[in-house]
Amino acid sequence: MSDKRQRARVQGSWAKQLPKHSRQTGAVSNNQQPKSANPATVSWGCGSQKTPQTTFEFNQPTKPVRYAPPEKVIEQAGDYEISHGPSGVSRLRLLPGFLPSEEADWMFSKLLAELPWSQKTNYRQGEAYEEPRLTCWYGELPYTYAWSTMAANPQWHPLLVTLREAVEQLSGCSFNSLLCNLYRDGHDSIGWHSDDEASLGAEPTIASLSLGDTRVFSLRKQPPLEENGDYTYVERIRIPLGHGTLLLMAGATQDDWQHQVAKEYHDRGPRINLTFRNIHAEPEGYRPGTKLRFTAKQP
Ligand SMILES: O=C(O)CCC(=O)C(=O)O
Repeated sequence: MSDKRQRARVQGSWAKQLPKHSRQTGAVSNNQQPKSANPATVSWGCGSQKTPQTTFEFNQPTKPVRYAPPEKVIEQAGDYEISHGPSGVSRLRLLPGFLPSEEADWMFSKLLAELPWSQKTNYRQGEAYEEPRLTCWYGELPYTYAWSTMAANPQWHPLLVTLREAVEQLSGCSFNSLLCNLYRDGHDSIGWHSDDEASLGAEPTIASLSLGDTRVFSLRKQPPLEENGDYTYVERIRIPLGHGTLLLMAGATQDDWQHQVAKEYHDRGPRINLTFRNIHAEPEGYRPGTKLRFTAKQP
């Protein structure tokens, strides 16, 4: 082992051993420490041999130590402004118990049994992969994300029409489309992403209704440019979404934050998530599924 490695590490910085002539051997050191506080000079009454004393010099670390901010948890009903900038105010509204539990029970069973669930194939850097969950789509227009399109499906299930009306009334927004997700167990998931396709328009409001087992919905802030895509030090929020809970995401949330539902490695029952959206025809000349931030940069 090199000489450097053998030295003790003090608070993130390698400590340098002082030259022999500056070592303290005496009764009270320069910084007024009482003798008994220096373990090297304390007598244990077990012999007269003196322990050689080693002294270390503290070197301030050259780089300030950085800590990730503690993750916040949101679980109470209410309106939350989770950030102000860089794109504007990012807003959430959480309503646990939006659907009373018994109503939510039969709705969950009905949707689980009657919706046309299937597994979608997406593409990443030209490689196909199966989504780790089942989905179905409702709306007059198709919806493209991850280089794969869900065909238009204008025939809404009657229960979904009722739920859409309830969500519209609560939010004051109208929604022409719905992406349904079925997480069969804890191994199903959705990775980090933003709902920021150009077809969703600027600052979309998205209403997300959860039925079935509780899963953690996580958000992480987009890092500033100088972090080069490193999310280590960004703000994070976790929101447990239980049976019958409604979550609204609005303002700059899709510009300034990403979200996910991560895999869980303990038992989880099935969960349905309905995300009501408002889809516009793809801007002329743009490939379906283009992300808004890239659209804005194009002429
Ligand atoms: O299941 C959820 O709560 C989130 C679904 C989601 O992120 C999406 O559909 O884009």
